[in-house]
Amino acid sequence: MAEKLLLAAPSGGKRPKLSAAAAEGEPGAQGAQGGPGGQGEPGGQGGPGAQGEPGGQGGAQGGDEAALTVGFDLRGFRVERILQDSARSKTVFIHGQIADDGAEAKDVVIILEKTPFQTETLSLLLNKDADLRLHVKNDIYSTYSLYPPPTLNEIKTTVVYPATEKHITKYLRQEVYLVHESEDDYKTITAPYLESKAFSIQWVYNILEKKAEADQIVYENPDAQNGFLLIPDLKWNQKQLDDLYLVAICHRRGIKSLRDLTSEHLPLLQNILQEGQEAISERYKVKGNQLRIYLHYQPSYYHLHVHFTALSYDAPGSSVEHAHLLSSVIENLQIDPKYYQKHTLVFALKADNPLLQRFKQTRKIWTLKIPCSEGYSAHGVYTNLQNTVVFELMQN
Ligand code: M7G
Repeated sequence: MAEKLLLAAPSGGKRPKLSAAAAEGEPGAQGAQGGPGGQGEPGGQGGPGAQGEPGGQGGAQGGDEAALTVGFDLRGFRVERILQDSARSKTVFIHGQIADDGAEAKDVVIILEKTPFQTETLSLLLNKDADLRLHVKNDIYSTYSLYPPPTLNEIKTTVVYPATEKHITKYLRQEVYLVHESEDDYKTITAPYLESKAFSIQWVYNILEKKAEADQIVYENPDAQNGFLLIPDLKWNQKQLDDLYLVAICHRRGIKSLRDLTSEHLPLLQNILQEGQEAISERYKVKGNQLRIYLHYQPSYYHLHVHFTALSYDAPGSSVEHAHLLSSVIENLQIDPKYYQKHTLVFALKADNPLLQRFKQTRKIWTLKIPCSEGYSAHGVYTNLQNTVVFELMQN
């Protein structure tokens, strides 16, 4: 339940357009399990499976006023299919098409998500004028449908338009598989794949260069090497603290992910941890020990960033095969400066993720020294996906 109404919702309401919440890229929305790994939850996944997003995002959103004037026109929209939905998180991912005045129809992904209740508005929901319609009554128990006024019935809506095929598959519900990525796997499989296939990070540069969301910045340490910028995540509507979600984006370019981190980056990571907590405590009155602060591996976007979510919120992408606590990352790097280069990292990938296919195709073969009849040798074939070893007895 919300403790505090943080921002007033835009007050307009006559326009037939939606405010442009997500001009570009990964809408995140609920349950997004990003990275090449992502998994199941609503929100699907992105990561190296995806590529070639439409470029940057045009300009900053200048507060409520701008949010009301920058719109998204749903005329000509039609549903193609439901990519996934979740009764639990009350979210649906829709693949649709929009035909613009006779032009060729373009793909769009729209994510609809029911938002948490706000304590402040409960009295507007439950009062003598409430439209309560009875379902069942038995003794002291009864159930109803409550029809709230439209302003209390908000559905958070995220739009990716035009959406690429990869956006569509990102949100499509699929089987997920665990991948164990060794140091060698990263160099030979993942890194080359990312070079060509990662999602555009234009939206990140727009934020860092204050071309987008500049009015949203909660905190900035401007240092080019060890500084960062803290901003509400696209997944959070900022109206209640229950699902608080911010993201810290480092100024320094070229640090792709957890895999690139060495002890050289400790000052940056410590700044993010320390100053990020302080800024959130000051702005939202949420203390550091009530925050989950972590990095995704794999992420969807390969520019180093850190997630800050409310500890009590079951945030998408906070599962053990996806999230790495920043405090543990710092400690691991203090113990071993090359920890994240050397260690096997485990993550999940969706069935149709091309990176998963690459891992499947790359089989490791070695000769095992086991006793054989003279003139024979045994070879073992190891696939790091199925964790099986197949022996082959060969004549020399
Ligand atoms: P990630 O681990 O790379 O991807 O995190 P994933 O969590 O989606 O798998 C990127 C984070 O940035 C996610 O939490 C996104 O919701 C968030 N995000 C993505 N975009 C495109 C934007 C944006 O334009 N603005 C903001 N504020 N956050 C974004």
